[in-house]
Amino acid sequence: MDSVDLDNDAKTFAEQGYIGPFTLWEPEEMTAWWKTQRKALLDPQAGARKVFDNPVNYDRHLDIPGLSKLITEPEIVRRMQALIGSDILCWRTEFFPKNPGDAGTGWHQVETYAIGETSQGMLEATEHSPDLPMELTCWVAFTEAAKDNACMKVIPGSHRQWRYDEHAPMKWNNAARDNSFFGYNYDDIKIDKNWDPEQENVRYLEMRPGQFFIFTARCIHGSTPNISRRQRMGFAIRVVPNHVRVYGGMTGFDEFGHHFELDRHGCVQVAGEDRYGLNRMVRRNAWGDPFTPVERVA
Ligand SMILES: O=C(O)CCC(=O)C(=O)O
Ligand SMILES: [Fe+2]
Repeated sequence: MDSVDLDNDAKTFAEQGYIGPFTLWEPEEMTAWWKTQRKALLDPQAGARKVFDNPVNYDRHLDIPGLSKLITEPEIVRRMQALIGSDILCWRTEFFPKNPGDAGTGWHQVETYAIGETSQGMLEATEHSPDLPMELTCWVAFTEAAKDNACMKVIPGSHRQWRYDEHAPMKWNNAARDNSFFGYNYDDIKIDKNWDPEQENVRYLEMRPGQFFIFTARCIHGSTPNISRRQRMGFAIRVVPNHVRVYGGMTGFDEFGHHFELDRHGCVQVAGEDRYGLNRMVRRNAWGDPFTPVERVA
């Protein structure tokens, strides 16, 4: 395990917009664990409990016990706390598979997740502080992610300047492969169409299975194409401080050509407590699974 220097993490994060990679588990441990989770994901009983009735694997931490434990791992969560404060909820998890031959994820930058057809963000901060970001993602490598199989890439410091207008409308195109975010072309919403990242400013975050890094999605990021014969699997844990309203006023949304109905969605407190009561929360039963609604705190 890495030694933890949380003060230093906060400083590095302020400069770069991300911290890591760090080691959660050794490669053998992650590889064995992921094999078990894969089976659980294919289990039809778990499938029936899925929050969203579509093929996109959002929020499987709400029905797969291993994933619901992962999002509260102290090694991850205490680093998040050093960056955005003690009270943190997880509002979404996402799988990011990259199969051999898949294109890399194009450069993009968001904050409120106003992705796609709607210009309304999914996240709304109710408190504003110039120094604290309103969202974080922890990207965990379930497999190796090297330069030849879709490792993540970032532009350190790019979180300080908006290069993309996330509120501008962007059409989803299933056939769009290159330079895209799974069918969304962020070039459409580039503020200065002539701007492109300088190659010398790009950092490649190669990771072994079991490593992770934490970033604000304001930090411009993407991934390399998978030109190898190995699948790469990333898992994004998206969190916000409790003062952020999640999916405010929405009953559903459309993304990646699918509809997501929010009636079964809930946020999970992964650290600290909810002093705001802004969001529908769910919690694990004593036996760990499945999640059940928590009474609203008024
Ligand atoms: O895994 C990828 O290629 C992209 C991940 C990403 O953009 C994210 O986690 O926000
Ligand atoms: Fe992203």
